[in-house]
Amino acid sequence: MPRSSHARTRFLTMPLLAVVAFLLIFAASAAADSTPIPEAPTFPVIADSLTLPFTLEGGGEIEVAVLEEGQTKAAAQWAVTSSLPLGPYEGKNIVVLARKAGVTDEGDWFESTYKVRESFPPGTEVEIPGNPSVGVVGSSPTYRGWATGWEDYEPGPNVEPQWAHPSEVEGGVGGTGYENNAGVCTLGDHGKITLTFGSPIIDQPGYDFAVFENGFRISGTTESDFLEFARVEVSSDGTHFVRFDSASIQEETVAAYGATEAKYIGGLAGTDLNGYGTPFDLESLRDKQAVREGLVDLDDVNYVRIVDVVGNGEDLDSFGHPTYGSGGFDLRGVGVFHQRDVGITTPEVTWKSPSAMSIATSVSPGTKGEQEVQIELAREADYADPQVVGGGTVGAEDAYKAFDAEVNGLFSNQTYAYRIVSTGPGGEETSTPWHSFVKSPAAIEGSSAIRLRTR
Ligand SMILES: [Ca+2]
Ligand SMILES: [Ca+2]
Repeated sequence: MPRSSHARTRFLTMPLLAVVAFLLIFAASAAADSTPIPEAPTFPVIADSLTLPFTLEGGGEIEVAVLEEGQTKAAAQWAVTSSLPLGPYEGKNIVVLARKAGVTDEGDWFESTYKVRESFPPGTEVEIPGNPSVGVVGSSPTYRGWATGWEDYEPGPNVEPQWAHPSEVEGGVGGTGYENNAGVCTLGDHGKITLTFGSPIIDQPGYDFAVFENGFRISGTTESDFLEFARVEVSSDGTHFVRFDSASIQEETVAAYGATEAKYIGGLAGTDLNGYGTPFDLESLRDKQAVREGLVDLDDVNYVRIVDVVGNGEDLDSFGHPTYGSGGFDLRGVGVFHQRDVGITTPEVTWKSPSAMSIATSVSPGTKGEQEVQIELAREADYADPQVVGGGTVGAEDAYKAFDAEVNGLFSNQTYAYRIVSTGPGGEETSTPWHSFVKSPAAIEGSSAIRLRTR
């Protein structure tokens, strides 16, 4: 009996130890995993009629504090609540803090800065004192780069083939009013497209990129516009996306092709008129879970996804309100204010005569300072000794700058190669691959008679 009793004790103890060990490991990993952090919708500018709702994964009490200008975190007055009406802060710039009750580590707090105003930014060229309109015209030198490609274009069911032109979203956006307003890719109901960039978008102070639609002002009005909206999402790896919050404070429904005032809409693309980009600040996404978990790196944004909002009220904003007044979004492009690397557009060649061609490219300095640009031409046999056929300087504050070079006296049936080399202040080089081609005797007027390949 003693023997069997002993055996039974061991039999019970082993799994119990295993369970205890498992619980200890689980508790340790949960602690390392991080304290849950409250979330709330974030906007650089927010309408004072809204109330911020706070949520906490896994539940529990939330404490919220508001810092007005000049106040420090040490002086924060915390209150247990899950909502914050913004009315009392009209016209002020505030920092909102939120934490799981009792959490003292500032790294585990929600923290976001809001300009609390009478409305959202009022839209292109509309003046509301203290509430700037922020659409940035496409010709502005503050744009440092543009979308260079696209993928995953999924138009809605109501897109006519003549408007399904995803390649229209590549490159710069020029013109305002009705100029170039048909150079668009139409998304249609719930349609979407993902844009790619030659150099990652990064979060620097202020707005980081802007999205262009082709809205227009209703004639005879000063702020009623025909606008169409889309949600904006960003990703580092093309798989994990994080979405900007949105808000619609428009009470009434808007008839199809009816007018909207941009000041009723926050956080959606499309609130600015044709030729003006609606800007987005990556900073707004700092406290989103996918960012905190490292799934999206705001200093390495390589994808911007634009998703159409259907304006019949079925699409809800971050507060649960319906969004009205939007038809199929027409995307013109995405411009970048803060880009990490030197950007060089893929050079293009054009034949000028049977023996002469031009090579054209554009270069943006990103955050890398003034760039010396060279267009190099070589015979395939001796890349080591290329001839510089064109180039120049791009200033540190410049946007993309165009360069071209005309090359004469090319021999038939010779293999040539060209590339673009951009050199920064410290001598660091960025270059395209060598693009090689065979000069065919028939080559003239367009590049169809040459064979291009990339090494
Ligand atoms: Ca920013
Ligand atoms: Ca449109």
